[in-house]
Amino acid sequence: MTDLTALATRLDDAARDRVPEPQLSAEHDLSLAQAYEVQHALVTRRLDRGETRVGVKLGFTSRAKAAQMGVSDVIIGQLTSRMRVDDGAEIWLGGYVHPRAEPEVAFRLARDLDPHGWTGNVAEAVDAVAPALEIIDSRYRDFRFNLADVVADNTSAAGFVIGAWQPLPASLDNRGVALEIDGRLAENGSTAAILGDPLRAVSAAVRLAGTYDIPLRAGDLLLAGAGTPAVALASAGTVSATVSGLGRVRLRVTSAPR
Ligand code: 0L1
Ligand code: MG
Repeated sequence: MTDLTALATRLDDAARDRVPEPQLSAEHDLSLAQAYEVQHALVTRRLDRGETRVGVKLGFTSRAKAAQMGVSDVIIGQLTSRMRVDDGAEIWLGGYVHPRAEPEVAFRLARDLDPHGWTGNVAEAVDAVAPALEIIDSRYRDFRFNLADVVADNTSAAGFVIGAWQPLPASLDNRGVALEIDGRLAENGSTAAILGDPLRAVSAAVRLAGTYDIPLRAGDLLLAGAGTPAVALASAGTVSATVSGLGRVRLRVTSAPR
């Protein structure tokens, strides 16, 4: 029988040592349910080190990205306190394996969400929205994986920056999204890339959290998904994400150890 906890330890150690691992799928034919068990064990190791759960993120919410990575379903990962980076703060490239940044929309949950009693009322479920940057960092060689691999690796979750919270507008559909590096446009897109409309991320998160036993609590963050492709962070600079009508969020990247 596959030792799922041992697989979680491999991925956790890869993140700690910043040395990429071979894909689990090279040796194991994990079901999606087993991959989420590995993810839970990975997150438990973080919680055992004193981190706290602060929310969830969705991955592959863009059809184009799912196709690019050769996968076919939306996935959910878990965010912990150590992944948080303050708006405008600095990260060190050496703290990651091969990080990328992507511009996102973040929601804050107004209440505990029970998947069994979910009514689909997003305006009641969410009390604020903000522009965000996600740092993704696959713990696998060459940033390559299948669906079970990336779920086990906590959907490549590595960091996040949240901009100013503001009340949820009636619509978030089809707003411009830009990712800039050192003031130059690196990628632009639209919130429509996030499941057609980022508000759909709330129901998707409730469905996946219910299926894979992930709590959704009042005050939790929900990173809804990316509005453009991710950009590799390979050198020092300033990264910013802008979502039209929501504002901008920034991250400084340094190649010198802190
Ligand atoms: O947040 C995301 O959409 C990333 C999900 C995992 C896939 C990747 O690492 O690109
Ligand atoms: Mg993302």
